[in-house]
Amino acid sequence: MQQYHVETLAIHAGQHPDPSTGAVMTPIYQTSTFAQEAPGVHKGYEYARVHNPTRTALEENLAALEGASTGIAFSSGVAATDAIMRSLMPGDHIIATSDLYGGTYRLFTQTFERFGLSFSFVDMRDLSQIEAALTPKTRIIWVETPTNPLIRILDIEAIASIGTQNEIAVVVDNTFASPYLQQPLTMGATMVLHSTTKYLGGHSDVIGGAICTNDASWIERLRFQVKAAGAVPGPMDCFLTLRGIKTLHVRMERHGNNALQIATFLHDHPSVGMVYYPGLASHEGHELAKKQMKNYGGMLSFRLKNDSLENAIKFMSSTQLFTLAESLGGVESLVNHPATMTHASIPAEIRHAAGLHDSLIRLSVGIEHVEDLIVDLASALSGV
Ligand code: P1T
Repeated sequence: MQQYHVETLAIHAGQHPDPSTGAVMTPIYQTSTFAQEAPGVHKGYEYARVHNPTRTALEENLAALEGASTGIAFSSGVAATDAIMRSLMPGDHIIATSDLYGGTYRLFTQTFERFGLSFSFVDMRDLSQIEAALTPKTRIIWVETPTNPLIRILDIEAIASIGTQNEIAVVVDNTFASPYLQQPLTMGATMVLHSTTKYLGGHSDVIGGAICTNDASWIERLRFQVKAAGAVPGPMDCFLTLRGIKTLHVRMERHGNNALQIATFLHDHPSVGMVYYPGLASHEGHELAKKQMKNYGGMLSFRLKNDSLENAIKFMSSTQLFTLAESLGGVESLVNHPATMTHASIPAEIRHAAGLHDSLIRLSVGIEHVEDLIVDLASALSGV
């Protein structure tokens, strides 16, 4: 289905009328097992840990959106990350961006370091830091862009070319952008990872993850992990994610428009200090974002002018429409405090060294009317 635009693929890829009934929407195949005519003679499905038709529809859809031959769905974003790490061997080395989701950092350092993997966390805005961290045992370069929560923009094409030159797989966690805004495989990445919990699902009602790739050896390794470790999404979760994806492009346009207006409002507000949003011309990644993304996305972070933790907490506790909660990418606006919430599992000194200040406030800008969102922020700012 590659001849179609992302908007069309979101609605049609992997979606065939159900062969037994003609149902236009892929049914929720709520079954754990499938009848066989004779041992080994079946319709392609044997046991639902390995395959399920609702999951297949989601996997084909995700693959098409990312321009991949294969999509593999997992029970969560961290389960997808876990499957990649399990495919490595003790002694292997991973270079990861120093600004990344706290749960990814936790999985790397608290689980996989115990199993003999080693990690270097570097500021990937500076490509020489990646080059300097390379060792003969480096197997993966782990990229997030925009990064969580500092909304830095990393150069996918340039990092992918370091990977290619050194025969190292480059993974791009594309959760913050979604395949509507950027398709890392077309820029040379080996694998794209998603927390489908976020923009793909889009409605904060389901947890899921996925990896999309064209690399045959990684497809084999990851399919093995699906079967052997079993971190699979249930059919209802696959159905909800698929339903969300059908409106991805419409939502991403509105998320991006709203976030740009809110970033501009915050940038001009006397009580606000630094605003981290790549749509602002003052953002150091603005030109790169313009080049590699369709719009600048719905995520932004900022600090108050009176930059105390106490003041930030006061602000986050007084918004009405922005709900104080972890997660992002849903239709509703959320406010989050990375230092105590999503990134609390990163030790304070490491957070600080990576530039993550304790008073940083992160917004997931929803698709409500932007004027209502601005009134809400203005009112919360008037209290600080
Ligand atoms: O929550 P889960 O579906 O397991 O996905 C993990 C994950 C992976 N990658 C990125 C970039 C993420 O932001 C996340 C989850 N993040 C949050 C819950 C959050 O509020 O930042």
